[in-house]
This record gives sequence, C-alpha cells and structure tokens, in this order.
Amino acid sequence: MTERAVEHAAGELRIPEGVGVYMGSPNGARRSVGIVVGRFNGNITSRLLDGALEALGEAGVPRERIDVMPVPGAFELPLGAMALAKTRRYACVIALGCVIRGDTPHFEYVAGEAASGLQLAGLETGVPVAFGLLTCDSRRQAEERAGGEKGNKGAEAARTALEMADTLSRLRASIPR
Ligand code: INI
Repeated sequence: MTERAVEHAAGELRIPEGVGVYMGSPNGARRSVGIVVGRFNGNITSRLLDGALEALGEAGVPRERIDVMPVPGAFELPLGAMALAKTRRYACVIALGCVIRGDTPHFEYVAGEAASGLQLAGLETGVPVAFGLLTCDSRRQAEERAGGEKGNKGAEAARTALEMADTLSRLRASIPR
C-alpha cells in the first residue's frame, strides 16, 4: 500500500502526477533526537550545536527530548552516532563536527573516515544519521558555514534528520501489519 504525500517536493524536483510519494517534513513533535558533536574546533562546533538546537526547537522538539554526546573529534563521530542509534531511543541522530584542511596533514583520512562511518551508522541501524560535519579549506570557510553568510550547517543537518525520520515513519505506516 502506498501513501500519497500531502504535498509534492519543494525545490527543483518535479514529480509527475499519479505516483505514490513518501515525502517527510521536518516535524519534531513527539520525536527524540540524539546529537553527537566533536570537541575539536569547539568554537565552530558550538555554533553548529546552537544552530541544530534552534532548528529542533523551531520544529517542535522539546529540549528534554534532546540528548547531546560530546566526543573528542570528527574521527569519533561515527562510533558515537552508531551507539546513539543502536539504543533505539532516537528518531534520528545528528552528527556535528569540523575538520579544517590547513590544520592537519591527515585531513583526508579524518574527513573521509568520518563521512563513510556516519553513512554506515545510518545504513546499519536504519536510523537517519545527518551529516553536519564541516570539511573546509580554512577557518574562514568554516565560520561562514557555522552561522555566518552561508547559513548554519548544524541547523540544516537537524532539519534533514527530522525530514528523514518523518519520511521513514510514513513509509512504515503504509506497510500493513
Ligand atoms: N578532529 C576534528 O574534528 N577536526 C580536525 O580538524 C582535526 N584535525 O585537524 O586533526 C581532528 N583531529 C582529531 C581526530 O578527529 C581524532 O579525535 C583523533 O585523531 C583521535 O582519534
């Protein structure tokens, strides 16, 4: 059985009439959210966390339904995200961190392993894991994306996580028991 979406996708995507659509929205009512956040580059990751918490509040997630797990750095984000997801307490998990190319000769390893590990955490558990990890060439680029002129990637990750949680719950609700 296929559920019909209330509204079609926004933005550039056009979906022709007549098909079933599973389209979630960043609705936080009755959802619990886990956040794993790196302490490395903490002046940037604190701003990502502020952005994520603000977006969750706007989406209706009460503060008491949000848990935050700080970890040393981006490399530890996947393990933290996987552990949060495996508790089955959270509708979604948000991973926040910041890797700056100039700061480390092993940028590619830290950023690459964090990205693939976070993807794995979502795929293995079925719990949406949003990628709120900045991978930047410079501190200035990071600042622009942590509440500066390019927005706040923590807030974007929060909305994405909630949207995916809603999309998957619509799909589950459409499956006859
Ligand atoms: N961790 C980050 O989150 N950002 C960085 O830019 C960074 N640099 O530059 O090295 C970084 N390194 C630490 C890494 O994530 C691990 O915590 C560490 O290697 C221990 O496992």
